[in-house]
Amino acid sequence: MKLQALIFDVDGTLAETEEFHRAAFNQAFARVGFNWNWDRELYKELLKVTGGKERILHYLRQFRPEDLDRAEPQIAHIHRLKTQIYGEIIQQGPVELRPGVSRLIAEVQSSGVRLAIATTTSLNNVHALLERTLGAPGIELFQIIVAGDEAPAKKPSPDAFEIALKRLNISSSECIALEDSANGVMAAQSAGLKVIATPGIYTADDNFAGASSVISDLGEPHRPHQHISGWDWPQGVVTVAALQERASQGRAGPDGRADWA
Ligand code: XBP
Ligand code: MG
Repeated sequence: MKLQALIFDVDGTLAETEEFHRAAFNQAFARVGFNWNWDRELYKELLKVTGGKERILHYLRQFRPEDLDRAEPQIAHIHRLKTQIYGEIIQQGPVELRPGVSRLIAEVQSSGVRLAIATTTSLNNVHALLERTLGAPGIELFQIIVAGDEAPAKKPSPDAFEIALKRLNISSSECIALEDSANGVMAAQSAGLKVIATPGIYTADDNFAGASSVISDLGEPHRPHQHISGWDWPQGVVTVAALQERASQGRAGPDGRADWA
C-alpha cells in the first residue's frame, strides 16, 4: 500500500509542550483565585486524562472535592484563560520542535505524502506552536487539523484519527501516525493505523505495546535516535523513503524489525 499521509500528534510529539501547559494551568488557577498547584508528579498522573477541561474536572473530583460545586461551573472560563496564557507563553518561551520533526516535515513537502494533525489540545494552541516553531506558513503545511472538542471523544478514543482519515479521504492502511503517549497510540491503533511512538518527558513510562515502532525521537543524520522496540530505521533516522518502505510492506516482520542493510 502506498503511503498517502502522516498524522502527527501535537503535545509531546511535535514538541515538548507539557511544561508550558502545566505553567498555563497553574497561572490560570491563580488568576481566578484557586490555590491549586499542579507539580510535575501530579501532572504526570493528570495527563492520563486528555483534554484540559476534562483534566480540571478529574482533578476536582479526585483531589479537591471540597471545591467541586464552586469550581465546576467555572471550568470553561478557567480553560479559556489557560489557553490565552499558554498562547502567550509559547510566543515568548524557548519552545522548539523535537529532533527530526522539522527535517521530516520539510522532506514530506516534495514527496506527495500529505500531513495532518490529530490532537486533543485546542486549535489555538496548535496555531500558536506551529507559528512559533515553523513561522507564519507553518499551519499551511498541514492539510487537515483535527483538534480539541472537534472529536466527540478525546484520545484514547479513535475519533480524532477517524475524522482525519475521513477528511484526507484515505484508508488507515495508507497512513502512519506519530504519537508520544499510550493514550495516543491506543487512539491511532483503534482507528486502524500503524503508529510510531517517540516517548516524551512525561510519557517515557507509558505502555507502548500497540506501537509498530518505539524510538527515542525521529533522529537527525548527524544525531541518530535510539531504537527501543519494533520497526527500526536506517542509520537511526526516520525518513520519508523509509516510511514509504514500511507502508508498502503492510506489516512488520515477525520480530518487528526490517533488514535495512
Ligand atoms: C495533549 C493533551 C492536551 C494538553 C492540554 O494533547 O492532553 O490536553 O495537555 O491542551 P495531544 P488543552 O493529543 O496533542 O498529545 O488544555 O487545550 O486541552
Ligand atoms: Mg501527545
